[in-house]
Amino acid sequence: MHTPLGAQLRQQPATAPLAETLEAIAGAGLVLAEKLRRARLEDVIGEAGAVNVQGEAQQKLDVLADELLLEKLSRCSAVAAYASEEQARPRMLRADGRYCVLCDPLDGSSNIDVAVPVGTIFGVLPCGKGAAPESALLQPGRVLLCAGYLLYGSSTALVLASAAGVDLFVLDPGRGEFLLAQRGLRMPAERKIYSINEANINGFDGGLQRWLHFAHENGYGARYIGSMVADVHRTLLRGGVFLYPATAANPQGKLRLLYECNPMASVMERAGGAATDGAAAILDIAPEALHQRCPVILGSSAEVARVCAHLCAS
Ligand code: P6P
Repeated sequence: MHTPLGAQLRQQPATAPLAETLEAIAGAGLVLAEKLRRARLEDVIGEAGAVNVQGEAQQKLDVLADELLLEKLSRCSAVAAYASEEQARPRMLRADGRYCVLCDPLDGSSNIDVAVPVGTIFGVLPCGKGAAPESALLQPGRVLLCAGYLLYGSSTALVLASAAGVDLFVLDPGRGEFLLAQRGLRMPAERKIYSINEANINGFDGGLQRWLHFAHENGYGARYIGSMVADVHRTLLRGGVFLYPATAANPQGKLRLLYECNPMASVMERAGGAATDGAAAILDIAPEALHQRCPVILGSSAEVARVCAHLCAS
């Protein structure tokens, strides 16, 4: 018997307001999963005609996903603020809220037109009573109350990391709800799989180039989907290491700290893995700006350590 998400959330010490917030995110994911399946049929593929704060062309579904999450979270009594990749500034929802929610509403959306798996990444931060949500959003990822992602792939998965551990839920389309598929996920300590865009190799740090050579010489397999949620999900379940390091085009890395790297780092660490920017644990980085980027190396603890050993040796 697979426990429904709602029932599972109420078994954990998570308070009812936190359960309500997570169910709102799951509810948005439910709608989005169906929208993605029918995207080509309903002509919601393609660019929306605007660019986001990053200067990236917004896909129609980026805007739809963002609006959907904002609408669902606006109805949650505990959510003080919502910040996302698609919003230049945070949306303040209520002064007496307890949580700030950070989202990448639809990561990998440039892949939708070729039916590559995409995802929603989320993190829930505590927002002390009376605290200014703007400052509450710029907290290190270490204080995330929970974090995770939805993966819209061959099945629709929801991975939730909290103090209780990392749980995997899978959407039962017939019932229209997420059911618990695996509790307490633990990552393999090592696995010879690496996931990186090798087209950027000429811009990699010398130590990273030497680690890549080590991987080539020591029987590693390469897997790169180009959609962070899909690459991270495989890394979580099978082990290995995913990297988006500093490159010539992206000297600070491409992925954003607050709503991509921090939630994924929280999932990794709570499952026994590791996540670093090459110098420090991602979760200990003190954010300075909402949309700042950072290099990311995450996955099995021994594999992350091997990359860092080569970086330190350079
Ligand atoms: P590249 C998708 O566009 C994304 O934001 C992440 O999902 C993914 O990990 C990364 O960019 C891929 O970037 O430069 O390898 O195409």
